[in-house]
Amino acid sequence: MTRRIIHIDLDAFFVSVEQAENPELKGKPVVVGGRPERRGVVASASYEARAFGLKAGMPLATASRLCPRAIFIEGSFPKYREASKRFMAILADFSPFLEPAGLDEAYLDATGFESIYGSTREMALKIKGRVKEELGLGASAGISSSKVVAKVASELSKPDGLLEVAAGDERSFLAPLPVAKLPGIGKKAEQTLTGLGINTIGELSAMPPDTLKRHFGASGEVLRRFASGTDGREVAPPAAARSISRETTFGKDTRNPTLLKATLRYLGERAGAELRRQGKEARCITLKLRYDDFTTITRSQTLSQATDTDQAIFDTGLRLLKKALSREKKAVRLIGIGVSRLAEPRRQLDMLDSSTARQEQLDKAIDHIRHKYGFTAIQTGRTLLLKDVFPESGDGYMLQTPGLSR
Ligand code: TTP
Ligand code: MG
Repeated sequence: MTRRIIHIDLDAFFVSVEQAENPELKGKPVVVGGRPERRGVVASASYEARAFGLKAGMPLATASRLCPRAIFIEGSFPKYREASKRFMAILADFSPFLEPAGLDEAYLDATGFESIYGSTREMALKIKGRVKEELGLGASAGISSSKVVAKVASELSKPDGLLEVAAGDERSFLAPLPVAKLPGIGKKAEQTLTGLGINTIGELSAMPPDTLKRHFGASGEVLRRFASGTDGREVAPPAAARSISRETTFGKDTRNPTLLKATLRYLGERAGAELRRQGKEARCITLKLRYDDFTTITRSQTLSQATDTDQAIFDTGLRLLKKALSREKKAVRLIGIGVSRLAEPRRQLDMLDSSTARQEQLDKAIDHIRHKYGFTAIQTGRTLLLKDVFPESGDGYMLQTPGLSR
């Protein structure tokens, strides 16, 4: 029996949440990402704004030049996270085979559900209806026998769309589309393919495997299979997060070590708080820097022992930062810190040395206060100066990242 997979993705998600809350914004060019005079990029643009060429990732200043009457909204990540949770809860009512693929998109395996809803199409319509009714949000759905084709179909049907690709039609459906529409093809792969004279997904599917392998390594074979509409990947419930990171762009490029350290400390505390919330420890700390010319570096250090303390995250981050700054004289545009190689803690208490134990107790007390009164209710000395640098969001500083102030 061929599978029936639904891919569903909310339309202009961040913007739609704002429009549902404030109906005056409906039908207008709206951008979430920040004020145009602030640095940063468009996170989400309404379809009215897209008509002017606005899109995610575009600098806010460019967006405002292309569409001067667009309404710019700062946005609030906790609000979108809440909407995402409610969206996923609705989907979970329809199928237990649910795989969230981001805040606003998910795959559902609907094989065999035809008898309940009449057809997969009816099921997708019902889902869209409930999302509209309960959250006030528009969604688009693609239905096919595989994840990759379902995703291309939902994307193509936007906004407020529904597109079903019948079993057997997968290949002919994909064939005429430009290669950039295929999941897995980024800007670079697209350029490589254009250079080889390959413009459509159909042409990609007909490429000799050897040529693909030469240009894309092992992923060449995956691309060829996707391009032919073949994708055996199961709809799988989410695995636990493999890393946690926080980053921000500065209002002005900087080489000020005090500011860089303070920001690193703050971002490390945010990542650390999330790590502890998940009850995990990390073995690897990564620093990320983007310089004023947009070159980006990451530097990682593996720890001899897993940790979840703010101090250990910061100490390691700081070592990496000092090394990076001594090697590169350019000003810093963005700084980030991440923790990875996550594991459940399994040390025994008596193996802790007393300074680590003190750090852990301190973090626990701080987490408790922050949970109750907000993230900036208690601040470590080093980060105090940030109140003059970053705006407050109600629960901590507003970070300039695509993910806002998570
Ligand atoms: P998308 O689903 O890619 O975009 P969208 O929902 O705004 O628009 P549509 O699906 O109709 O094309 O991403 C979902 C949300 O993720 C988006 O509303 C905002 C956020 N996001 C960013 O913050 N930065 C980005 O670069 C992108 C692409 C999305
Ligand atoms: Mg979306």
